[in-house]
Amino acid sequence: MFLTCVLAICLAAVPVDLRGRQDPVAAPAGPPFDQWLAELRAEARAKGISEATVEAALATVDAPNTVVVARDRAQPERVQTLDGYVARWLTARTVRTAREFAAKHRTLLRRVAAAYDLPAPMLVSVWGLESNFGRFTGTYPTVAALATLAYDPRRSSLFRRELFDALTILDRGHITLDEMKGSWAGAMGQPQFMPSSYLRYAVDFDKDGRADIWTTEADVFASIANYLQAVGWESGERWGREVRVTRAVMDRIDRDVPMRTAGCQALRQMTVARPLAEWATLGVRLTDGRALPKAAMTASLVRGDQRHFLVYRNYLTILDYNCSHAYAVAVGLLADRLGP
Ligand SMILES: [Ca+2]
Repeated sequence: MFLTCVLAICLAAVPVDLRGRQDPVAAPAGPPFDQWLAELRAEARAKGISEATVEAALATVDAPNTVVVARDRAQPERVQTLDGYVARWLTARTVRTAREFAAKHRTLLRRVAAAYDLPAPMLVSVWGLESNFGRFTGTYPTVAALATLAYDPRRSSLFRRELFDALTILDRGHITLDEMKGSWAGAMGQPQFMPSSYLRYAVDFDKDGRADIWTTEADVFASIANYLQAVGWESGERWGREVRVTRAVMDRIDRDVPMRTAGCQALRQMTVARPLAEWATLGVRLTDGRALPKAAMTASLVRGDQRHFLVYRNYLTILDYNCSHAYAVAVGLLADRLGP
């Protein structure tokens, strides 16, 4: 399980805006935990979350979770290169496992894919990266993990919002307190949604009254699909493809094509979008040496150490889900291996 975590979860579990660099200067100490918790309780009630939910949920939290704090501090050490991450994830075994899970849920995946107008292999691939096809969703109690990170002054306002969202989910009865578990950083269930993403995108596809992203596959697949569609997935378009870029061509690209300057870190580590024809003129080719397709699309270049990718606008929806090139390329390549 730990190895799985290294390959699939640790990178994927935390949206990149939550993956702050470790601040070398210790932040000033806040109020004692008990006092902080009392203020949090009052604010939760003021936000309209029921007293019963607030009391039950926060009764499980009597001190910051030291394991969560240690994991948070260790984050920056585990950054892997794009090529290394993809090579470790996209093995024959992963592809075989993905095919088995796709076959097992074929009918349901077809229904969800049709309802949201995006390819079933993309759903399977995101599901695989996020929770190893639902088999590793994390064992940390979400409320306690988020309370710990909200108490920690480094990114307290962000995690405080997520904590209130988690309490709202409990208050609406989608999941019990005991079942609300996920990663140490608060990403929940098989799609590894943060509570704010849950409130925005989780779907009750089987219509039993609960959007259950922990154990109901219909809700899991539909929630992933709803997320990607909501952030702009264009049906009928690819995510991108691997391309061949020689050293001379890369020099030309460095000179002529600027990098993006806005957005999360991965977005700033890719070029602006240019027409495919322009990439062809610069000398970019398919990996087998053939010319790029002549389509009226724009693409951006994502560079690995050895492997490079031209990516289309659908790639940005995968980055929105999890802003990491290693993640997004691994999702795209696995989906390709699963077929159209
Ligand atoms: Ca449901």
